[in-house]
Amino acid sequence: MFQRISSKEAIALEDKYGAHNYHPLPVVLSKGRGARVWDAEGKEYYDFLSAYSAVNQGHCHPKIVDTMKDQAERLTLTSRAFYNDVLGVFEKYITEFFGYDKVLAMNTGAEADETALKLCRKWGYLKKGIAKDQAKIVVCENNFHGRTITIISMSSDPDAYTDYGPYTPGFVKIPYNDLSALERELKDPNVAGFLVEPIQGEAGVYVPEDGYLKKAYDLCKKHNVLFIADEVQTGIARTGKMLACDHEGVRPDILILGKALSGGAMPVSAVLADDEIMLTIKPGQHGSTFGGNPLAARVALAALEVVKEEKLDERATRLGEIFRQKMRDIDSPMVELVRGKGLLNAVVIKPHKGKEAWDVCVKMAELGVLAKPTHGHIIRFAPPLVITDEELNEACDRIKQAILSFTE
Ligand code: IF1
Repeated sequence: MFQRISSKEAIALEDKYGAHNYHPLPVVLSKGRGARVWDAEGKEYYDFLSAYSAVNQGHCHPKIVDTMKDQAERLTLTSRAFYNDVLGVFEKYITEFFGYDKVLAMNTGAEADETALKLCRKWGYLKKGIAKDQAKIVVCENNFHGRTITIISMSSDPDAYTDYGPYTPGFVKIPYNDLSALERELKDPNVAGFLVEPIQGEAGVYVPEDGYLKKAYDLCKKHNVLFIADEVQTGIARTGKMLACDHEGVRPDILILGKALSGGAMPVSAVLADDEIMLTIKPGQHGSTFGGNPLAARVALAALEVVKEEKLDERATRLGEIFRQKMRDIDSPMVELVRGKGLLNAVVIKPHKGKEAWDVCVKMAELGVLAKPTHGHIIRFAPPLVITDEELNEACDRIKQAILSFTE
């Protein structure tokens, strides 16, 4: 039996033996179910982070867990040196689900982003005819695509890139939500792709103007440039549609998924594209030991079925509207702005008597709601999409209580 330890012990162990690459809220979680989690002492919380939108289907969804157990007892990993009898079934399901010719399965979001960048460059050389090593990919300021050296080479966040140089060349940064900057860069015939988050998560749930994605897509088409959507955080029903790009009827040339693709049970990511793009990569030119393993394939298939069966996109739309309204109704000078789509939302906190977003999060945790501040003044609110109406109402009451506690 695994020996359970106290919250205090858990924090002390991580502090002593783990790298200090995170600054967590001092809450030690031990169990989860649906929209709720419990700490090591049994205190219950609503999870309004959902592991950064990885547990859209709720913690330990029974269908996903049962599928995982069943496959874990049968076959977990073969590598891609051999076929397995699950991967193809998953590939058929996910390509039909999102409407693409092909999928390439990976593990983490960063790996899927790297895969998309490699695919884009291959396409640029083999199909668009860009001269050797000249390909450029346009990215947005304040992006978040992961932690690899190439990906942080595209970052504008000093925490993400400082002292990790030399950086990967070939990226051009433009402001997010700026179509004229995009058009200017797309005129360069060496540009192979435009990589964009439909809503910028790390930037603080920054929602672009209506029509931005569609117009950006059209500009890409006009200049024979691939439109690449990083839907690692926004995809899988989080914003109220299966993909955030669906809000504008945009079908990305390359689609990147991760996080909730497994419902949070294990790392599973995927890149989808049509043959003209995907088949530019030939055997031996890309891969991963764990990418496409039968356990991941079964889990991801179940996770997608859950989203469909439980109509989580519709839930996210409906509950998102309720959530934003309830936040806007809070009568406090600390609530500066509420924004978001579906159940990916943020409240911008105006500091009050020295109290800021971090203090609000600590207070909320005390009252049983978990969320994390970003950029010092923004709190991201993204509960599992399976949260019930009653749970959402109760959580909103607690959030309100936490915010009001600083001004009473
Ligand atoms: C951490 C943020 C969220 C992502 C998009 C790719 C990845 C991510 C759009 C990489 C990852 C993370 C990772 C997490 C914090 C988190 C995050 F605040 F940093 F920006 F969600 F909002 N594309 N997002 O959001 O996926 O390789 O991590 O699987 O702790 O770094 P990954």
